[in-house]
Amino acid sequence: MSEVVTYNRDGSIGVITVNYPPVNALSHAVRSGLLAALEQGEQDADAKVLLVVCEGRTFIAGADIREFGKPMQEPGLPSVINRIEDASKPVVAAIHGTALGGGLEVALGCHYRVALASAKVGLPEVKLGLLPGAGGTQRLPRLAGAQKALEMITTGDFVAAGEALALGILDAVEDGSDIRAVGLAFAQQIADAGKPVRKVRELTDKIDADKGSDVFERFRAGLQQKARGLFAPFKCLDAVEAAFNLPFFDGLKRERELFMECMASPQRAGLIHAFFAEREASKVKGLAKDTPVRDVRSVGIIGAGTMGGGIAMNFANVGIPVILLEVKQDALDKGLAIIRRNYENSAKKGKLTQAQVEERMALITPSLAYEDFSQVDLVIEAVFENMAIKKEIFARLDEVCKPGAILASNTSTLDIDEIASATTRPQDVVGMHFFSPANVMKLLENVRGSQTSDEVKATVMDVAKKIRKVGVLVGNCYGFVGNRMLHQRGAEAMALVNEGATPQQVDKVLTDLGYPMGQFAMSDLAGIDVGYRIREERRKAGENVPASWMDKLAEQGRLGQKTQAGVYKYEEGSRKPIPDLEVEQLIAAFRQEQGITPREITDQEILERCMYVMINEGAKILEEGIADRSLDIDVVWIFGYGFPAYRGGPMFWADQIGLASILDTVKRFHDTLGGEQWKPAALLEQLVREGRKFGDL
Ligand code: T1G
Repeated sequence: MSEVVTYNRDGSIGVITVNYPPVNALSHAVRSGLLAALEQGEQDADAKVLLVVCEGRTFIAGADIREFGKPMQEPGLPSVINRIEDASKPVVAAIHGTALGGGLEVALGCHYRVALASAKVGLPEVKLGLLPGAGGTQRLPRLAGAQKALEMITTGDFVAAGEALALGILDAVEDGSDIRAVGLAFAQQIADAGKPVRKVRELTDKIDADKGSDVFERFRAGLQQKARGLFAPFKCLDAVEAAFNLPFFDGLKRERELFMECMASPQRAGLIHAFFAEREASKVKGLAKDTPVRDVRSVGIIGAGTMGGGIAMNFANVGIPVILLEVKQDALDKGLAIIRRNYENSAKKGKLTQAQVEERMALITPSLAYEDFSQVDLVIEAVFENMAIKKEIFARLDEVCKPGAILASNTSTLDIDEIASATTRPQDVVGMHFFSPANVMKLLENVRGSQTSDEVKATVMDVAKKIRKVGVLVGNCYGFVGNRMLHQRGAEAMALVNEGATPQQVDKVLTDLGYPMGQFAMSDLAGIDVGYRIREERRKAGENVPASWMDKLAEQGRLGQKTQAGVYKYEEGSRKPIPDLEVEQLIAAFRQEQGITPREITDQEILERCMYVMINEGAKILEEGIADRSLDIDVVWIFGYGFPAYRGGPMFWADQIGLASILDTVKRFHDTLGGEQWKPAALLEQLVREGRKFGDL
């Protein structure tokens, strides 16, 4: 008998129990165990109905992703599910937690499904670059119809138990938390009623209703927009469509063919890397698992501007009270008004009830006095990127805050150690770099100072989880990980325009790679003045920062979307960037002034210069220990800058391209363009010499 799947009888119900932490994934042991337990149940003459139930936090959450890429061991999941469906007696699935992917497919192979009201179901394979490969694309439409099946399978979104019941995916939903008791009671009802074996594969009414409808071409057209550049969603659609054109077992075969196409796609490799990288990043290398974590029950935030307000919302959203401090009442009122407007907008979209809006607003207490911070557990400073101002603030916080309070800065580039030097508690000082808009972007780049204690590092990583962010712990340098690489990409993008490219040509190369927006559209969103101020600060600090045509935009008040003109122009109320002849003339004048003769620049050169300079910088970041692993850099870029998850992150993408060819190109640019940024990273040269990848580190 398998130790991960057991069989026992409870009255006239044969209970098949899966117990394979953490999420009962369908490993080889679970698949074999299910078959063995099913055999036992069929041979048990006193078992009238069989029940599949799971121990732990959830019903089966899918195939065991850790087995992907390894040779598949029989029994394969499709055959296990078909065997369940062919059982000689009714099989009931009792669902709690999240029945996902292969887990839901197992439930669909059962003859009846009951769930706790708190449960959710879903087929999220598309988020891994796959499709439901064990009958989900053929059975779900037979219960829920074409439209809903297409929505669930091409988005991977979960569906709550109540909705799943209404759709016909579930047969019953019960309150309570004891899934075993709920499952046994429901199975007993099936037994008492003498309900028959009811195979989903034999249900035809939903197939007949949608056969020949135009739902597939309508959906395909919609996907062209929503799933631009993606591979799996279109294969999902083809698989579901097969359920309406082919007999069941031919449909299964078609599903398998399409599944194998997805399995072979580089997008599947990228998305699965991103899935695990996101989870691995939360486990800080070198930090003991049992490092104590401080309780953060109240938070102080300094600065009620765009960032401070957005940061405050993250804590209010999870019920943590916030004191929001400003120096002037009108700034405070303005900041609170923006927070309320954001919540009201969510309420208008039905994402929040009005009561929830009020609950969250009540958790944010305005203040004009530092003394109000005397009892908070964590303070996050979110004011101007000006070191002098930040040091004044941290000196004041050091006086006011209780011992053990963590003092964090939301700075996006400045030196955490220098900020900490303004206090008597450098061990409690840390960077918590949120990404704009702070209440939306998932990344939280936590920055350790040289004296930040392990407890503080563990605590800010725990806070990231609590406020539903993806936390990455990085080292302290100019720009940390994300902005340090972004700075290099930005400098190359500007240089490419100096040399003859147009801003829209550069941006298109980046959006074609899969970024949600290009370098210059992003500058217009963030504000041209942000980059301008940083360049001016660095010039004031004596750095040689070359003049740029973007400085001229800032000096002319073309600050981006907020002034409806920046690198691009914007129509009233629109965020759509429109190339502006005025800017092209400004760039031409700048080239003349600089004595530059513009030249034709290929898209390939733009791609290599924008991306390889980032990869070279990423290699230097790894060499210096600013990032512990290449997956940390991948996570920063996927969740902080929209790097396409289906390419796995910049370092994973570089590994797929091949580091040798990247190094050759970096060397060529170093010879032709010069500059520190093109000096090949020693680590890149070492990996190429040793035939290794970033992912091997
Ligand atoms: N396989 C292996 N490990 C998994 C796993 C899986 N499917 N899902 C989660 N884990 C691990 C995860 O790595 C972490 O490990 C721990 O469980 C807790 O996860 C044939 C082909 C279930 C909603 O895509 O969405 O079925 O870090 O931190 O936030 O058609 O995990 O503790 O060592 O995410 O509470 C389809 C993916 C697979 C579901 C729980 N299924 N998982 O979220 O915990 S493909 C999925 C999730 C498939 C079939 C196809 C979430 C969760 P560690 P966690 P959580």
